[in-house]
Amino acid sequence: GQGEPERAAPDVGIQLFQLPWVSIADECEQNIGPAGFSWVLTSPPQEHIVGDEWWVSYQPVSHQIESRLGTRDEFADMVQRCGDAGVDVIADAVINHMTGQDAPGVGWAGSSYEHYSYPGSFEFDDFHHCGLTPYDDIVDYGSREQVQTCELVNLADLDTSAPAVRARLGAYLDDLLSLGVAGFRIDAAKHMAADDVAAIVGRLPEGTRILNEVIRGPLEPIQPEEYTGSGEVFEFSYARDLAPQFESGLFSDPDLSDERPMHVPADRAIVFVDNHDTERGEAGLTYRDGDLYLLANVLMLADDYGTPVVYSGYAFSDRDAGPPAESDGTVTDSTCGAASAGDLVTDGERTCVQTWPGIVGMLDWRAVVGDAPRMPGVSAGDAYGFERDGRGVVAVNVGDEEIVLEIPTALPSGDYCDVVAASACDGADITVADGVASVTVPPRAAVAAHLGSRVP
Ligand code: LAG
Ligand code: CA
Repeated sequence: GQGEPERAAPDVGIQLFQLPWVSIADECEQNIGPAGFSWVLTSPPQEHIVGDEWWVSYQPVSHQIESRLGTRDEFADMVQRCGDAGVDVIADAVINHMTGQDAPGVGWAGSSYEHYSYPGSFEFDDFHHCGLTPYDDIVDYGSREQVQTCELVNLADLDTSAPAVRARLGAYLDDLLSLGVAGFRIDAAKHMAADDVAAIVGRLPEGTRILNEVIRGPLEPIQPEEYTGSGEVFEFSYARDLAPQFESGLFSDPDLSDERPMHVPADRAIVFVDNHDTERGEAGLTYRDGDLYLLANVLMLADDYGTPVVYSGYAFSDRDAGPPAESDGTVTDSTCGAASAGDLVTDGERTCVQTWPGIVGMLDWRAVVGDAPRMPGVSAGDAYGFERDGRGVVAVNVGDEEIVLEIPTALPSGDYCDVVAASACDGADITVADGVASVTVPPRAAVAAHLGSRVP
């Protein structure tokens, strides 16, 4: 007998943008754990300025874990419940800066603040005052000194070289670790010297996962490679290379070694189709692209380069608009029912990508293919596909006509079910014979099969 193939829980994350802690806990139990995601990335959990915009999260007032996304107790409960569902929590750590408000104010949890004065945490001398530009704002990304010691959009820039500042930020990260988080996204890592980041995270317990956000600017002096010593790095080149192929319909293999040009090494790379910043900026594919967005996620999840993080946000037409909220400002609890690509119409509606059948199917596909290498791909018109050696095949078609793609494969001969479509399997979509998978790919669709989807 053949039985079920071996499955290895894949290292795949999901970014749950501006989703409250109670909702994340429910999602872990209902959708995210069962689908096989291994971690969630939350929005920043610390006290922030008061406002309706999503980006208030990126203006810390103190490091109390109290925010419009939930209380400290709710955060702790989420970590516990996600853990029980087999899902780690990674928190977005905003440690480069505090607020960008010129006027004094009171934060979400009641802490008073002024620009450069956060009683009990940081005072004027704890900040960089770069003296290099008007208003100390970053103007020239060609200047390492400006990018790291001047202010990103007026945000008071912490002197992360100072021992007292490092200790205070370290205490915040320790506090989150005490609640059980597995690691951190280091927000705006490029705006801190790599040595400063290394010093701050270097004193955390071994095994703490660090995901550095360093937006690659090919002509800039500060490069993502500088940060691979202190953790993994979000590789912005990945989506920049992937998305244009969907627009042109002209697919080609990337460098299939672990060292793609302009990419950090595979074992350091976090890859994504979009995130909360790029869906408001440079991303070529977002939830607005419906089927094509799903197809891009399918190819990412099929790849053997890097650790993928799927993005789950909400529909918007105003780039500043926050998520739906109650009259007191707390973000409205929301969990996902069944949804699929292209269902979205209303501003504020959650994309719920974690419930899309094609995404869930590809997580299982990834569990089955394990570390089998990606083999050279084949193209035919608007279709493209490849094999993960002997374990699975995948194909996408971005055109308007059905295409039959022939993919060389070491899979055993037979008929296979597609794991991307939600529809019932009749085994007619994928047939393997004589070392070739014949894959019938409908217009603007993806099809994938693995060792475990063979029709008995
Ligand atoms: C990041 N990574 O490096 C975050 O991913 C990104 O979302 C953050 O910008 C940024 N760095 C700072 O953490 C977001 C918004 C900005 C917003 C900023 C601070 O994209 O638009 O700036 O958070 O809240 C806003 C206004 C600016 C204003 C600033 C200070 O848009 O015009 O100067 O607040 O008041
Ligand atoms: Ca800085």
